[in-house]
Amino acid sequence: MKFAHMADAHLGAFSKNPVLKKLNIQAFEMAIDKCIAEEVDFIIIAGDLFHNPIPDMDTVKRGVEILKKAQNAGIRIYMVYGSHDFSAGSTSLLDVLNSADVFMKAVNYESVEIDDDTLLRLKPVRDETGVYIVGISGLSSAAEVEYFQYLDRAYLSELPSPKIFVFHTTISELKPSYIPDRFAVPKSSLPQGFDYYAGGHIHARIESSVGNAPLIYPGPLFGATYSDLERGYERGFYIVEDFKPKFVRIDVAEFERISVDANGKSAVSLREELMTLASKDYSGKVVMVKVSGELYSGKIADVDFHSIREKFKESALEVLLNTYQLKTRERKKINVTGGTKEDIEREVFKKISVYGEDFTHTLFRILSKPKPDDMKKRDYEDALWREVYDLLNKVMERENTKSNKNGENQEYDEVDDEKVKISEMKKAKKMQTLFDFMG
Ligand SMILES: [Mn+2]
Repeated sequence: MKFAHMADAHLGAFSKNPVLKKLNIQAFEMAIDKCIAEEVDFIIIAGDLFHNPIPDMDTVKRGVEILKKAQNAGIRIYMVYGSHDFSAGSTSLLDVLNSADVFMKAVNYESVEIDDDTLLRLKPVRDETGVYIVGISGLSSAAEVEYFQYLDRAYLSELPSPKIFVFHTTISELKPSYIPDRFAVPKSSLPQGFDYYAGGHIHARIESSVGNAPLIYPGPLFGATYSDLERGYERGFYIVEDFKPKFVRIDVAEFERISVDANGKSAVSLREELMTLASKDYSGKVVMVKVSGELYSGKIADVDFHSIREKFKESALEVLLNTYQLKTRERKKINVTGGTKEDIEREVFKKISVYGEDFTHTLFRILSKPKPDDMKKRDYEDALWREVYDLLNKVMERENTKSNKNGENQEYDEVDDEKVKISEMKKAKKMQTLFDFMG
């Protein structure tokens, strides 16, 4: 007996990116082709076959064509719903495909009354090989987590072997940190005594066990979101022969993941750096560029990501630029009028000074002192810093007295570590603001 276990194909994902959308569907086709070549008896899809409950018709057509290929090869397909292809209160595409016998739903349940308790009895599907398949679907917002406590466990343990449990839910002990606890169930919530636990939902490849039985999350065949694609784990599914799982890798495209640190760079130098990167050969690859940090000077628009993208695309299959964490120092235009150079300077200081124009004036005077010829560079810098620190301290004292008067800093009087810490942080933040201003 040989079966395949896959999950999270998310067909129809990347609806705004035709290249990625197509690659994702190709990954599913590649997986099904491998199942046919390996002559598996059946395929288990542990949820999220489609990215939406009602996908676009193009995706439906391709998805059904691919599923039909397996069916025509005599391979049976069992499915549970995932959090994405489930639709509360309305008919999901999966219901339609189930009715059309494109695959079989492995979820059948009834509620039973036992000793005044209402329990959820999951009824198995029996495959031609004699294996029992029991499934529970994943619902949106992981609502199925609650159902696990009402499972009719006695019924499931009496079910004869071999048996497979299919679910689309996070297991607490195996969960990545970004999934909240309340959206997961402990391993002990799974019914005991099954020969294989076929998981879906977690977008990572995880191999674990319940007793001696394998508990597997194959992860997605491609990925469903951009942050998914940024993670470089292996994509694929499992072929399980006599309950021994073997990972089958699926690579529809090579990925090149690049991180660029913009900290301390000017918009122009960042642009040059990215252009040099973009000029390399990325034939057949999907390039993901993550640019983060704070530009020292220039506007983000000056980087001109449009032409950088075009340059990458000269060789790459697709390029994805993530500039979400790219920042620049805020610059605003100030209009001032004044008769002389000095007047204009004073007016500007008035407008930009956070801590008063005297402070700004003094600071500029300190920083514009030239280095005496007979002074070492290091001594000169030290002297400058000492003067700046003295000035800053004076300002900080003045600011603190001011806010104490306003009653804002009363926590200084109390002996409370946490509050003192907060005050220190506020102070440090003010210092930081000053430094930013100086930079
Ligand atoms: Mn998923």
